[in-house]
Amino acid sequence: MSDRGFRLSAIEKRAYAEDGFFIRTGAFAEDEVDEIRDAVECCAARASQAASAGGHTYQIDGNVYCEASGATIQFEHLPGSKTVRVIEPFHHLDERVDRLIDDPRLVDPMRGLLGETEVSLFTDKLNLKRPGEGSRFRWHQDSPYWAHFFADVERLPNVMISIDDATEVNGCLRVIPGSHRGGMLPGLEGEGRLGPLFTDPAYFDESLQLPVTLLAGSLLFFSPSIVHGSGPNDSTERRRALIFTYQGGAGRMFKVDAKRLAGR
Ligand SMILES: O=C(O)CCC(=O)C(=O)O
Repeated sequence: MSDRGFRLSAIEKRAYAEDGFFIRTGAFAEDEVDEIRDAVECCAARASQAASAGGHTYQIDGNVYCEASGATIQFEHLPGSKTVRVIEPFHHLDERVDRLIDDPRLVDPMRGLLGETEVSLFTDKLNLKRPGEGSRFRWHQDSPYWAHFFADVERLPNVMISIDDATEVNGCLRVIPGSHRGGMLPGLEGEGRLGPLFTDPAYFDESLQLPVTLLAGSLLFFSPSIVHGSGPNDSTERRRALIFTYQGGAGRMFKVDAKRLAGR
């Protein structure tokens, strides 16, 4: 099927190939965004309860994680914080989020990017940045996280749904346009266990960074190899975003031993 059939414009296709990302503004209406906000807060509450009730808690480089309720729950980096920062995966925690995986506004462009009619979920993350507390995310590519698991990591496109206005003050995503074209770049040495997952700034030009400010309800499609990160939330507003990563065909999910076809 042609890209047109998948409703991916030539401009979007070129932007994804050359810059490593493109944006669709206003994909979700205000009432839909409200519903997603409600759904993700239910996921966060469920994850918090599950972590408090038990689960396997551990630390890596001082960051606290808990495996509970079928998810990896990462807490804010302040010592003793019980604030959830990231949940992966989280789609199984609320059926409204699970339904989003099939939404044609996500799935059709993914079919276009992957050039396949059949696509499935690879992984999904809920990124919560609470006012004043939400921490930064250092420069990284997604591909090194997945390379040990998936042979063709370039074929794992991401889509982020922004459910709050994402601004420079509340820690919007930042990207280095075109950085995906260099493939997987070296990570940091001597910076703990997580260091190799953060991209060494010697291998990209930090001055090219672009803040991806987004209105709530907008979508950002981005390559798994684009160098990206984000600053802390220094505002009084929340900055919440959902990220879904798709794969061609019917593959196993990253953290779940099951398949989740999309757009059935
Ligand atoms: O939401 C953020 O601030 C960063 C998210 C991110 O880079 C990721 O999940 O890979």
